[in-house]
Amino acid sequence: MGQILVTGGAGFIGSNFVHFVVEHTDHEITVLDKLTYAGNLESLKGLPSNRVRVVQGDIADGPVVEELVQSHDIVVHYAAESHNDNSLRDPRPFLDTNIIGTYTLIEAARKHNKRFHHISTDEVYGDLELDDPERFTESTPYNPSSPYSSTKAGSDLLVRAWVRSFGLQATISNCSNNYGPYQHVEKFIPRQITNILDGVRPKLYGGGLNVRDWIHANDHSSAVLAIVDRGRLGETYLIGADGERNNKDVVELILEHMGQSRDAYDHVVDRPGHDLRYAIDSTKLRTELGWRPEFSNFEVGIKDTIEWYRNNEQWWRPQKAQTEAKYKNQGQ
Ligand code: NAD
Ligand code: TDX
Repeated sequence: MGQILVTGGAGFIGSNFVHFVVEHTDHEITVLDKLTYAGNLESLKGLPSNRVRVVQGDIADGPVVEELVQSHDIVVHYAAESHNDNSLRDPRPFLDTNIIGTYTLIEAARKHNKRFHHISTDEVYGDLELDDPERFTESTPYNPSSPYSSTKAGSDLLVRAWVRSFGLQATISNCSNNYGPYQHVEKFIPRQITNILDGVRPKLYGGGLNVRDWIHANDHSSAVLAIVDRGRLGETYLIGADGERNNKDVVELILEHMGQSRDAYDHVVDRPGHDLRYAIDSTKLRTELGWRPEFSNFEVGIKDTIEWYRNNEQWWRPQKAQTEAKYKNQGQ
């Protein structure tokens, strides 16, 4: 049994990881989370208190971080400012958390010789043309587009440098777009589901032909556990489940499953610098570590996700009006 420090464990993917670890392992977890607008303790409700404890704190706070890192076996680092649209409105928190926060954590991990796993995104590679036969691999050059993705790229490079210069015992994973329960209503899929529940038409940026490579959050969690258990130190692993879909198709699928006409959506102003397509080749993870996704049927996954938002209005309702007010200000 190990002691895991999970940063950002009250956010979307972090909380799914905590649930997954409790269900599938004997590990004990401490969540370190600042509880920003994106953190929600309700996402950890019902978990056993002898397995999961929560510390509210900032990953950029050196003393807090050092004490926690010292007393755990491994750090799994999810905490981040994570939303592209917010990074275009106000980039500063992205530098503070994604860059300085990651720096603070890896300094503590190096000092106390702890295993570190860094969670990152496929957005560090920039975007692909719609007809490009290639997908991202571990050797694709970094080419981020937004303040968000450039700070994630910066944090990856810090981890790589700490591995090379200081022998940090780290692994990195870059995953594609996640969906599932506990995702903030600012993100594409929950925003459209909760709009429809509110009688509001979904909003597609631009032409809606941008492609994302969707993976269920549970599959992301199983991949991270495999890397933490069996990944080679110093290596990067791409995580993806062959789930490419354009945004228009996703909105139409959601509308259909919610009993609406497939064309009952609006086109709104596009995101500046909007990445066209992400696509992951996860061969390395699959061949080296034997990982396979379990939620390969996107339609079933979307149906379950719709049901989750239908049944958990008390979880998302407090965030909804404020989130939509921000979008309204920018014509989205
Ligand atoms: P999220 O915004 O839902 O959650 C982020 C969590 O981090 C929140 O609980 C927040 O309170 C916490 N946090 C923010 N700043 C903090 C700070 N300074 N100190 C401590 N805690 C802080 O994000 P998410 O979508 O769950 O993403 C989690 C991680 O996964 C991020 O590193 C993101 O880059 C990465 N990722 C996300 C996706 C995706 O599709 N959402 C895909 C690939 C990678
Ligand atoms: O209302 C919307 N309408 C719309 O068309 C919103 C919120 C989004 N979109 C589009 C933009 C993207 O093409 O949908 C797509 C997905 O948007 P987001 O949910 O904002 O995700 P994305 O920008 O692709 O980034 C996500 O995946 C990679 C996560 O937010 C990142 O944290 C992760 O690194």
